[in-house]
Amino acid sequence: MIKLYDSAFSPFARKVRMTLEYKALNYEVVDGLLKSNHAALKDVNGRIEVPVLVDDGIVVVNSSDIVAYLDYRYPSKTVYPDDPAARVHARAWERIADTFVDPILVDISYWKWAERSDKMPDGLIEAARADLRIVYDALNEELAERQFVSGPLSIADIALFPHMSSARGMGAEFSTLDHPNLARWLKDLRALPICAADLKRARAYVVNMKGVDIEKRRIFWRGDRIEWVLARGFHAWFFNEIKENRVAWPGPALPAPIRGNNSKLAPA
Ligand SMILES: N[C@@H](CCC(=O)N[C@@H](CS)C(=O)NCC(=O)O)C(=O)O
Repeated sequence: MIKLYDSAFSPFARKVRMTLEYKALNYEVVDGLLKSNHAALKDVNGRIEVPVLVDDGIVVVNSSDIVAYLDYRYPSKTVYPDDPAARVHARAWERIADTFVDPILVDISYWKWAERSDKMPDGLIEAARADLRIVYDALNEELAERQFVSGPLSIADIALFPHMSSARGMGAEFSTLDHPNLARWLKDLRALPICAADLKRARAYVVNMKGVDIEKRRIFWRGDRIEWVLARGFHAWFFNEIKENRVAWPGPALPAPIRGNNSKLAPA
């Protein structure tokens, strides 16, 4: 059976899990971010990062690679649109969700769940709101034309959903007055079974978060999230985080050997 190294707290893992459910695939999950599961996660991903998917001995790392693998391997219901222009559009919105929206919302989330005694640096929330507004305005325009972001329900909607539904909790939500199409889209998505199930898992996780044994002191920092704090001028704050040993760095994620029962290249 497909195994997903997951976390209901990770927008990337949530994207993959929603894709699995959209495709009605059977899978089992391991909460990869629990400290007790770090060693098992490290065995499949040297970065010690979720999501990771293991299917028939094939290890797939990185959410967009996992989704692309699933669409190729299980094509009966696809999340990348068939229409070439819509496909490029959906992938581009997925990338915005992953590399621009995620960094902003995650960078401002540390004062909600991490163990720290300082206050959020002055100006950080305002910078987050200003940058997210660019995304909200663009999405609102897109959604004036279509029910979903790129035409049919696609990876664009699935990748954006975890972020758009958590922005309010971070104090950086869109405005229903200024962004009525976006509000309508979010309401439509919430009614879909894959999104309703995702929200239920995410909420249950957050409610119990105090008791969950994940790393809450040393924050796992990586590329896009660092880029955003530096680009918005918070380098002094970030360098102090490094000095105070509150930063954990990813390790290398070397590709797993070629395996899998169906591969002609796998050793017998
Ligand atoms: N580019 C990766 C990003 C995945 C990612 O950032 N995962 C975070 C959770 S959202 C993680 O596992 N961090 C390790 C940790 O927090 O210890 C992907 O698309 O899968």
